[in-house]
Order: sequence, then structure tokens, then C-alpha cells
Amino acid sequence: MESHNLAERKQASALSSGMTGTKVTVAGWLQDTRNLGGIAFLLLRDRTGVVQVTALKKKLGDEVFTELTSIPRESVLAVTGEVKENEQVSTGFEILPESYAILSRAATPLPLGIIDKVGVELDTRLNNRFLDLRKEEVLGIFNIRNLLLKGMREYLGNEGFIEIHTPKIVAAGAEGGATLFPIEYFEKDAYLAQSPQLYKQLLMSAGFDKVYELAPAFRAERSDTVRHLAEFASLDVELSFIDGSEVIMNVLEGLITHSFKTVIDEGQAFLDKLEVELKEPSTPFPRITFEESVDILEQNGLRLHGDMDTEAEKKLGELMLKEHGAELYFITSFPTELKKETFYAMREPEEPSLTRYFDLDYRGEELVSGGQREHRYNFLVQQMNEIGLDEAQFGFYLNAFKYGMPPHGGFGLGVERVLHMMLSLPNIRECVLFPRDMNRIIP
Ligand code: AMO
Repeated sequence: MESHNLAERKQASALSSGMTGTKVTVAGWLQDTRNLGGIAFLLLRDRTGVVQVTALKKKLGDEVFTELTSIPRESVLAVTGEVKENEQVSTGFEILPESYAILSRAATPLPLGIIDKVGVELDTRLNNRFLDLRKEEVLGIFNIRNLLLKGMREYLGNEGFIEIHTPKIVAAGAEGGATLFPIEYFEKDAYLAQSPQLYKQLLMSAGFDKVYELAPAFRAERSDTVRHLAEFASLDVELSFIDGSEVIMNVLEGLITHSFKTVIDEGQAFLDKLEVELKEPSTPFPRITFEESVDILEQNGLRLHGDMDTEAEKKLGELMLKEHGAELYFITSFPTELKKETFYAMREPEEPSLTRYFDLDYRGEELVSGGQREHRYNFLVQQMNEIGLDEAQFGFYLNAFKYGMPPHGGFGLGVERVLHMMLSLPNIRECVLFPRDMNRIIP
């Protein structure tokens, strides 16, 4: 094998006019070979794009030419040769090979085509995810995810929030027993954290003032839908010294706007690959109360029984778009009756049948829920008693409310929900590298 200077390799996007006539090494996956007899085009793909390697039989000799053109697709190659400008190639450059090395030969046939246009079931794609992720549009989703998170961290950092990490192995859940995953933890009962809820509140008592966490959350969701995962990335925010939920919604609005702008400004090429036209959302996002949304739905022939179900959410999404041109909107003042399980939610002191809780929806899908918390010990205990929670199990949490807890609130945002809607993906699993759901734990 010839030696190639891999450390000095040039990525597809780095080729430039200044390199014309010089010798470079490129390396990547052999996407395709077009052999026309005396000349062959090998397309070598890396994270940044595709380089065309143009092989001439006359120059390389019969034996090398035959060997080079029979390397199986998706093998990993390094090629060293001269850079030449060529307007007919999409990148504007080609490489005239002088030597090459097969760094890893791919077996045949491939379980999944990378550039074939035939539709493949999502399950097959996820079973062969390492291959599926080689597709440029799939890779694009994860580049956009990267930019979205970068924008979120940037915004929160600029606003004075500090990033924290709370335990994912916990002794008590905050979001209802039904979706807890029990785990073996030495001789004790333990669960995977559904949300950092209790811990971000503890940190308000500790005086951290403004915190955020970006971490996995686990839910034993029995619903096999296009928007539920058993493990998702949760962006949790908490802040102190608030009076009402408006200040929390303003932070959220700023967060969404800034992170969308980051994706638009820096990720246009990825959006193009996915054929997504993304516009910066206009602010303020409309705020409608839960009661108003019930009225709107009833006027449009949809009667609710209790909480909004998927059909009602979708319908409201359509109406908000049609009547207010709004993709993103807040539903505020959730009734206490519907938020009983959310024992930590603050109720309106003047109107206890309503909470200070809101959702942020995007075209009918919930992205975020949050609100002001109950910081008064006695009220909190009473709300926990109403749903029969074992106070002793929550002692570590309740203690923090006895010794100085400021008024506070925050929200939890599902990162994949945002991507699902922002990129109009058919299934939320598309934006997780290795999704976990009721039926899938491998790969
Ligand atoms: P909630 O349970 O509403 O609130 O969750 C917050 C957000 O997390 C996302 N989410 C999910 N995403 C994918 N798959 C799931 N199974 C799933 N479950 C939830 C949604 C949802 O809006 N502690 C509160 C937040 C708070 O009040 O700060 C909480 O967890 O986008």
C-alpha cells in the first residue's frame, strides 16, 4: 500500500483555485464509479461534499485502472494526485490520481444504498443507521441539530444562564409514575430521570438564579407515534425572582428566535439539501388562554372532553396558521384540573381553578411546557397530597422549600420536537442518531 499523508488530507470543500496544479491527498467513501472505458470518474465523499477523481487508463496503465475501477462502493480510499479546475464538476475541481490506497474495503452487497433513489422503510434505515447517516440529507439533519443547539446555548449564555448537569439516576419521578423506567441500583429502587424538574428547582433554592440543562430525558412511553421517544434531548430552563409566567415566555421566545436565526444564517446549505424553507418566526408569538382555545375549537365544530387530544391540537394549529399566520403560539392559563399531576405548578392566587402554566405549540405539536412553580412549602405539600404522593419519598425536594426558596419558574423543551416540526420531518425518529422507542433498543 502506498503511503498517503492522511493528516494533511484536504476535505472536499477545502479545494480551491490556489491548489490548481499542486498535489494533494483526499480521502473518503467511494460513493460511485462511472467507468467509460478509457476514462473513469470516481466520486469520493467526505463530511463536506464529494470530490471527483478522474482516472485515465492511458496514464495509469491497464492493471491499475482495472483495479481502481473495481473497488466496491462505500470502501474508504485515500487518493493522492493533482488538482485541476473543471467547470463541469459540481465542486469545480477534480483530482488526477497518481496513487491511491484502499483503507477499508466494503463488503458487497450493501444492506442499504447511499445514493439510490428507491424508497426504503424507516426501520431498514434505522437498522443500518451507520450507512443511512452517510446520506447527505440525513447528515444535514444533524448539522442543523448542531446549529440549533449552538444557537440555544449562545442565547442562554448571553442572557446569564449557566449550564448545569443533574443526575439521570433518581429516586423519585416528577412527571407521573406511568412513564418511569425502573432500574437496578444496588439494593435500592431507582429510576431513569424523566426530567431534571426537581433538581433545577433545588438549584433555585441554592441561589443559582438562572440555569439551563441540555441532557437526555427518559420516558417509558407506551404510545408508538411519530412524535414520542423513550429517550429524548430535553432543554430545561429555570429562573428565580419572577412574578407570573410572562418573563418565562419571553425567554422562550428569545431562545426560539435566536436559535432559528442561527440555523438560517449558518445552515442554509443543509436546509437546501432537505428542501426546507425556514423563516425567522415573528414575535411576539400569539398567546391564547386554554379557555380561548377551547372556544375557538368549539366554534369550528370540535368539542373537547378534558384536555386537548392530538386531533384538537392539530386543528388548533391549522386555525392559528389560517387566522393569525402563526406557526408558533402559546396556550396559557391551563386549568388546575388538567394540571393536577403537575403538582409543582403554581395556581393563580386569585383564581385557583387556573394555573400559571403554558405550552408552546408549533403547528399543532407541543414543543414546550412550563410555567411558574409553587414555591410556598404549605401549598406545595397540599398539592402533593391531593394526588396522593408520598411526602417521604420527596423529602429531599421538599426540604429545599423550608429554608428560603425564591419565587421561580421555567420550562422543558423537547429538542427533537423542535427539529421534527422545523424541518417538517415525517417522523421524530429522523432527528435522533439512534432512536429509542417501545420497540427499538438496537443499534
Ligand atoms: P413535559 O412532560 O411536558 O414537561 O415535557 C416537556 C417537553 O418535553 C418533550 N417531550 C417529549 N419529546 C419526545 N418524546 C417524548 N416521549 C416526550 N415527552 C416530553 C415535549 C414536551 O413539551 N418538567 C416539565 C417541564 C417544566 O415544567 O419545566 C416537563 O417535563 O417537547
